[in-house]
Amino acid sequence: MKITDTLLFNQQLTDEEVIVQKSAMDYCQKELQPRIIDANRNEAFDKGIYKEMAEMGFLGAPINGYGCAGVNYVSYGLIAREIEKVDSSYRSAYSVQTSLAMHAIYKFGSEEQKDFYLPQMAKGELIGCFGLTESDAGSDPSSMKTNAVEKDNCYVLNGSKTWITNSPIADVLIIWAKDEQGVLRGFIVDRDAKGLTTPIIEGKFALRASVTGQIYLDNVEVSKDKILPNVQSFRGPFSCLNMARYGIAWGSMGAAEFCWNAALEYSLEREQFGQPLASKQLIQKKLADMETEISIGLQAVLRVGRLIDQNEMKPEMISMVKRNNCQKALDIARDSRDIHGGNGISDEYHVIRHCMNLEAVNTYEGTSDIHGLILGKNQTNISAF
Ligand code: TGC
Ligand code: FAD
Repeated sequence: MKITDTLLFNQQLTDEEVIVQKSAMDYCQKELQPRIIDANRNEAFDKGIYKEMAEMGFLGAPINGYGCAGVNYVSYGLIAREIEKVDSSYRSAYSVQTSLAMHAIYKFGSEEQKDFYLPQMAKGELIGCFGLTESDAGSDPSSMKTNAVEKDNCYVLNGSKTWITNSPIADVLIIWAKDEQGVLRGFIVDRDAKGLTTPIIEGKFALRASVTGQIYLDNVEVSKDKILPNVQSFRGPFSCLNMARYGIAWGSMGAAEFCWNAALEYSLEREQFGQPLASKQLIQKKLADMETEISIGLQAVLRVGRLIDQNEMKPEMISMVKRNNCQKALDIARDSRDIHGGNGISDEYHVIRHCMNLEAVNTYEGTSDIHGLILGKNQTNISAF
């Protein structure tokens, strides 16, 4: 890459973090980058990627024990950044398995559930998904209708979820549903459960190399040992989302770095009016804005990562970096696409793919405006949702 590390970001990493970053970069550039154009064109996700990520120690990376690498949250973020330099779909695969499905079991599961599921998920033998959103409950999951009724030794689940990453290919589905008292509970639903169907959502123009689907639960019986015993509130899914949103804040900077580098290289090579585009003030201003926002965004996620590692994380920190970094990444991707002129809409140049992906990344795990409202509530103590 031609781009520079103006604020000497790399100096702030430990030796171990530098090693994690380098090995993630090597894997992503050698193994993922060459496949992405075809995968994106054909809306194809190769499940073998989970096995490869497992070999790299990515899956459940920040979890201690259960066959996981046990790295710190800065390293977890550095991995997300390298993956999303290639494509947000692959970072989604990493986030959902690690921070949504595995984290839910690790944080709120019984010892038996952790011993059974986590080692297999760390090896990429079981793929997870996280079912919170419903067709009438997106930004406001508290209005969900999916319910669980106690019956003998099991709970009976009814309802539906939509826009769920991995649902059509998942072996382990974390389902959030309200019990008869209206209390939110988490359930582990196995792929072979009777009454479970997971149709794919086709025709996405973002995250085309990620599988997204619905989940239908028609009198699905879940034995009582599959309920997550250690949480009975929306704190459950939101705690998992804190970690996944933090990963997105790093990942979006990775996508932005790719687009910045592409704009710099293209504008140096492309000549119009007898001179390289890079010699023009309007182009240099865009490049300066890209450099500035990425440098600041990386400092912010590094700071939040250090605070998570020191047990000082607050949800508003996560909202700030998820919201800001996604918005800045989207602006950078759009400017880079513009600098590429007509070539900017060709997938051979990759930038349009990042633009389209970042539209979805800006929306999922809490839209930009919802994170704005979380920050607003934190300042004013007034809920404006
Ligand atoms: P509220 O009344 O504020 O809180 C309810 C309970 O939750 C607790 N809580 C949190 N706990 C931990 N971390 C957080 N960030 C938390 N936020 C709230 C809170 O303490 C309370 O606990 P308790 O025990 O007292 O009951 O909740 P609310 O209903 O007013 O929520 C407001 C709002 C808007 C913030 C929330 O609904 C929200 O975040 N909405 C956005 C929805 C969202 O992000 N959905 C994501 C779906 S998953 C996804 O998109 C995956 S994409 C995967 C991929 O990468 O491919
Ligand atoms: P809505 O909530 O209907 O929002 C529409 C618009 O209204 C947005 O601009 C929003 O900011 C705005 N809005 C909403 N409420 C307010 C308000 N109070 N004030 C002002 N403006 C408001 N969910 C899962 O559970 N698991 C997954 O794995 C998952 N994967 C996903 C993968 C993809 C590719 C996508 C696109 C989504 C995924 N989601 C997943 C769902 C995602 O989290 C939701 O799409 C997101 O939370 C927004 O919900 P919504 O689409 O219903 O939009």
